[in-house]
Amino acid sequence: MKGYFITFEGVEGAGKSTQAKLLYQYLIDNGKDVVLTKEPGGTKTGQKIRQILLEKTDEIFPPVAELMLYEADRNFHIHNLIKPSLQQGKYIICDRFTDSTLAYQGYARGLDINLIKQLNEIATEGIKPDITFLIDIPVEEGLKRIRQTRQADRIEDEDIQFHKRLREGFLKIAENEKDRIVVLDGMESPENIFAKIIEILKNRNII
Ligand code: Z5A
Repeated sequence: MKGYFITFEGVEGAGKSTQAKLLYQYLIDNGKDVVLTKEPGGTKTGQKIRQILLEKTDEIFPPVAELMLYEADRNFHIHNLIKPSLQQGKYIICDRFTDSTLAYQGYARGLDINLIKQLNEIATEGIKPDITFLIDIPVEEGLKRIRQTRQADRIEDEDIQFHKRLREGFLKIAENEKDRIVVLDGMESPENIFAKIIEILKNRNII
């Protein structure tokens, strides 16, 4: 693939979307061909899947069904946006990707990690990010930031232990993939975090 694939990960309210948007604008200003996208919901069909996933429901939402929906969303995303854009040499910036499934459905929800790795591989058809920024913050801080801006969705409503397992899960994933995943301190100012991102991308000859 000719383009570059950059993903952002972290617990709720970590500041991923803020950094993804800053990077998008920076690359546009530097004349690059860039796509800013997210999971779930990076395609038209993905938007429908996103609604099912995040809306509150009075039915049981089985964890396996949840996992399958995230992977279905991802496979639509790969076919309709990510793969074609990379083949055209574009930069793809994606707010959440496979590491979120491992952290949320695996480490936090308790589904089998190896099963999720296999499903991720199938859904992505082997496409992996060139680099992933994991923005790490205490979960209490992230939830506080989110609650100041909007109402909680189905997942944000999980108890605090779920969110703590989630943060630990993300850190374990990063520990296992040190070359790809860069952990950034989300308690720093958005400007400082962004400056680090640019420095790292330049050092790795990605930009
Ligand atoms: N999910 C899953 O379970 N499995 C999967 O495989 C995938 C996803 C792909 C998507 O939600 C949900 O799907 C998500 C995981 C699950 N869980 N939930 N719910 P989403 O797309 O709606 O939301 P999100 O991805 O969790 O993002 P977010 O909640 O909007 O947070 P964020 O992008 O990390 O933060 P932000 O929007 O950049 O910033 C939040 C606020 O903090 C905002 O007011 C900022 O101005 C402020 N902010 C940002 N940075 C800073 C710093 N550095 N300091 C202080 N304040 C800051």
